[in-house]
Amino acid sequence: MMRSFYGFKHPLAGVVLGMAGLLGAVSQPALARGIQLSSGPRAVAGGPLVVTSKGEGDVRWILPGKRPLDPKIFGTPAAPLGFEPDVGVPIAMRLTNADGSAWTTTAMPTPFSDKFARISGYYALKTVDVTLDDSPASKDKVAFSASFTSPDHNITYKVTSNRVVPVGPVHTFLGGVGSNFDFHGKTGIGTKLMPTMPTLTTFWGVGTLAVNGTVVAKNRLVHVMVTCSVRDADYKLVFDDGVDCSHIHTHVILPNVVVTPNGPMPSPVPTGFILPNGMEQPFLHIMYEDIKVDGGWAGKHR
Ligand SMILES: [Cu+2]
Repeated sequence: MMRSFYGFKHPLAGVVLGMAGLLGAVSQPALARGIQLSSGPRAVAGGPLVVTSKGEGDVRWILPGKRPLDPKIFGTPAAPLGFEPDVGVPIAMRLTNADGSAWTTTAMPTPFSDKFARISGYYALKTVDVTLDDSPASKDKVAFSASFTSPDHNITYKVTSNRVVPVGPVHTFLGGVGSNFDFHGKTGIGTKLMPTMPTLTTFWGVGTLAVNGTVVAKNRLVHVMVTCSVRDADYKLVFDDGVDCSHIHTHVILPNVVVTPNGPMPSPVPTGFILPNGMEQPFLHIMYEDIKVDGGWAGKHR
């Protein structure tokens, strides 16, 4: 369980934990599981589902911070839950209250915090969900582009992705694009540090990152989700009971993972953004609150 990837000695262990949980850490046994071939891709029921989405206006940069632990997902110290490898939180990475009767937060900062900075930016997304399950022959497609600034507005970022990752290294990627489904939380798909949330569309792709107009990486893992709102009026990340489907928003996440010929591997995102503790933020987690969506739930393509 305590792989070096989680390593306590790493100064950003919590961040790594969170990102590892988001995607599933990239252990060799996990990779071996992930590259098992299916006998041929099954199509999504009802035919291909096309979703387009755009966002701008209210855009927020999520800063690292400790994440409170939902007792419905993580149980109690006496009866712990949610410690599954890759998507859960190891017991040793949790803090308890004074009498030890309840979990409080993660022990280390994660990318799933309540801390944010207002920035500016936009994105445009098109997903085509053709294939239901993971398969190297998946026909799922994505076209994604996002631009945004750093919290101090001194750095500009551009992220593009036009290729899905069709097989998840640990948990399913649903062929690269998934639609109208629950993710995270209790589902086992993605980190349990995010609540269980109904999702209009999501993709996992390989993308290019440009910083101040210069391409710094062409093989970053890019994960985008259009979901019911998981933030309250104070922008705190809610537990499962607080997920609000009267508002939808978009998550753009570049975890500390690159996609190599041998599969995803841990690698900090070269954000160039220095945190108050002097360390470079090793992930990007950008929220778009003013979004438009066509297709999928909106039904325009059905
Ligand atoms: Cu996700």
